[in-house]
Amino acid sequence: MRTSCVTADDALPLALVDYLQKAERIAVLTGAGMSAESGVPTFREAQTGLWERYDPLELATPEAFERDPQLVWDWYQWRRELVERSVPNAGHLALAELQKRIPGFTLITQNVDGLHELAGSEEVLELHGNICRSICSRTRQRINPEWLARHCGQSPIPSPHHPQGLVRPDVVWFRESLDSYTLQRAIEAAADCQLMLVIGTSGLVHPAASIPMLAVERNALMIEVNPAASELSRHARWRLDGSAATWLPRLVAALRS
Ligand code: BV8
Repeated sequence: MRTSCVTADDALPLALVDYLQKAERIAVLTGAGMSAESGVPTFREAQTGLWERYDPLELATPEAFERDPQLVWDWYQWRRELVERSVPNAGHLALAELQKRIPGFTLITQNVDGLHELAGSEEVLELHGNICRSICSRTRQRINPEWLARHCGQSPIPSPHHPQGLVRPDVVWFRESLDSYTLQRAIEAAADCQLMLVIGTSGLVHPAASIPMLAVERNALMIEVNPAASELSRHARWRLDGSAATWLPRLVAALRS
């Protein structure tokens, strides 16, 4: 199947608008590019200052936390501050509006910044967790934020839920399995959808990157929103060449027309 690249100067193809207007079941997968215009760097870009000399692919692992829990905790605290200074962009808001218009709409995200919920999206499937939540490293029970605020001075912070536990971010590290219920719901939504929207992801991290393929293998159409080609571009019927905050409001406007 041929991929048509649509630039920001082009009008949306009529066939795309027609397909979007008729779709009753839409699944969306977002990646770090979704939050780029909110000022949240992907963790590859985020490596500046003190963190420049560290490899994020090495830091975001259980082994790194085991080896140096304070270093990993400090890295996440630094990223949390970046996230807490960010706000949803026009792309996040457009997806929240799309959800209100399409009954069979499922939003799946690789992002850990919570910006989709902040924009008003509901029942977001956070495949990789949420950086603003903390859990016990042994029991995985959530840590009460008020409790955490009172104990943040310790380093590393012993968990209140287990004598050998430590407080860690509620994210999925590399070589950790995703939450099976969340992943299953994402798989079902992709397998059942008529249209798969893939926004701001390089398609390099698995199993997230394989989810859109479940849609394509069942003859759903894929629309990609990305200013650059990704590992998934060749499976897209259309690649909207540009940013999430540019294209997603245009898709919502096309629905209104
Ligand atoms: C798993 C949370 C089973 C943490 C993240 C060898 C050994 C073991 C495992 C593996 C292995 N090889 C492969 C694997 C699997 C591994 C993996 O995929 N590795 C990759 C590096 C090859 N996956 C795992 O380990 C997963 N678990 O497989 O469990 C298992 C169990 C035991 C042993 C083995 C296997 C867990 C993966 C989850 C990792 N956690 N995040 C944290 O954030 O600290 S991943 C993290 O990076 C993000 O969540 C996100 O998923 C990923 C970044 O990817 P993208 O979102 O795509 O972002 P990226 O920067 O790459 O691209 C941005 C895109 O946006 C670009 O295309 C750009 O053009 C575009 N863009 C830019 N601006 C805009 C834009 N688009 C639109 N608008 C714009 N304005």
